[in-house]
Amino acid sequence: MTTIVIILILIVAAVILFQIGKLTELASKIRGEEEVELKKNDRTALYCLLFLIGFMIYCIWTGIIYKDIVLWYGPHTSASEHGGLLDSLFNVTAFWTGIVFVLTHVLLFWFAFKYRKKKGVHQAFITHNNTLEYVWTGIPAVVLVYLVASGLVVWNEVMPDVDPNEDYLEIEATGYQFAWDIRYPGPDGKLGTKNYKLIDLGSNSLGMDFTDEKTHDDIVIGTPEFLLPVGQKVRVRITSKDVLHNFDLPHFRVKMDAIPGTPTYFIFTPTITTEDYRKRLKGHPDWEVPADEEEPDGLKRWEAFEYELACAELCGKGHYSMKRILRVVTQKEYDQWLAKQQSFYLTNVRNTVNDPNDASLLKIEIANRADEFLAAVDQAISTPDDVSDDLINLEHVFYNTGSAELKEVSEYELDNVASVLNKYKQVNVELGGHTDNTGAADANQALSQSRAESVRNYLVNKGISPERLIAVGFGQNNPVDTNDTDEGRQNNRRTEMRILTNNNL
Ligand SMILES: [Cu+2]
Repeated sequence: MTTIVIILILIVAAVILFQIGKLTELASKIRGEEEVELKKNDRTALYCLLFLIGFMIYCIWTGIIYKDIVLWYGPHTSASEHGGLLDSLFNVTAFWTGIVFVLTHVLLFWFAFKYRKKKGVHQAFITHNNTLEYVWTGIPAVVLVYLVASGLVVWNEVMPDVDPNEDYLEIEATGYQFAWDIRYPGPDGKLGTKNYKLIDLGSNSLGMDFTDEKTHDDIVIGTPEFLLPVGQKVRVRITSKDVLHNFDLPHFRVKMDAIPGTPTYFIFTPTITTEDYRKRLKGHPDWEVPADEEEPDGLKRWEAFEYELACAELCGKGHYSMKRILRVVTQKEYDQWLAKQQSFYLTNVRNTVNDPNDASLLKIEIANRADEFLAAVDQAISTPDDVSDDLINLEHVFYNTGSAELKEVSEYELDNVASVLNKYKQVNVELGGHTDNTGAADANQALSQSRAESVRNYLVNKGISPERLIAVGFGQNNPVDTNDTDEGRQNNRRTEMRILTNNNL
């Protein structure tokens, strides 16, 4: 409806202008050409004067009203360490270009008004004026040199790379049509290498090189939101898999192209948590309205505020859907969140057909097992009256078939046992050997006894006092699973460690 009314008004206005034109033409025929021309000039000059005043007021007025939203003042001043520098550079540029705008705007329309054609007045005819040339070339040159120089100074302060020895967190953002994959380094603090030739959309969409140990604990964030700790220097590696994208965190004044084939980076330190930024917005009328118009009693806009990661390059029809949420939290919250994230390799690739390391035990698995093992021992020791948790299966101790000779891979688990026994000097243990029911019971009994003894010998060689260790063979008498399946029999063939908390060997 409004559109129709506007169109009608425009048509009427056009008709009126056309009619005025025709009237002027008629009048000119009656009153003579020159006089009409002068009248027309006077009128145009007056319009110029009105535009001069009206447009100036409009610019100042909208500038004041929208300065927080469009110009990022008020609660929207930068939320990062370097952002203040960019904001002040923006202010300097706005100051100088503002002066140029006011001057040129006033001069342009004021002169059009003042020097309109008048009866009997002839214009001065200036062919050349050196002073004028110097002034209007010199002044802009000086101002531009100043602006470019201050821009370079800020650029050099914002863009230097990190020193490898300083404390920083490195993450990686890979843009593609139409999303971001955000990769975190995991507990080792280092991102593993990538190779585009390894990209496989089903199993390895980033092309991570899993023969590089550093990739084993890398985390790829699949949720819409990702977290960063406040006050921590962050280096973002930025890449793209297809077309140009742009990694844009507007609240932190971070903006960098993601270019296929050319890695870029940005370094910034978030200084305000999401929670504190919300408090900044509280009380501003724009932010005190419901976040969802359909739920007037729901969260206010300031309560629902989130930092946004956007793609600032028009990269295709799904461009808008590259939005992600960045939550800036305290170091403690960040650590808790990170601890819950799973390694991409261990959850998606390890022991599948795509695993290039299937024949070997990985450092990260050894480390994880050491943690698990220590937790189980701690649990047993902390509850001396509860015997149910005193029995720990040595899951990673293996022997050659039919013999008591330890496989090499068992050393990791047994080194864990040794380090626990060194840590808790008061603890004595019983080492129990078990077999499945294949073969004669007597032979199984003997085999389980000698296997338990070879574990004991290994530990004694590692410096554990023999008095703290007892080796017992249980043969096939204590199965934990059925002996009718391969898997069941495998579970029954095992070595266990019982913690004797009361020292009763
Ligand atoms: Cu994009």
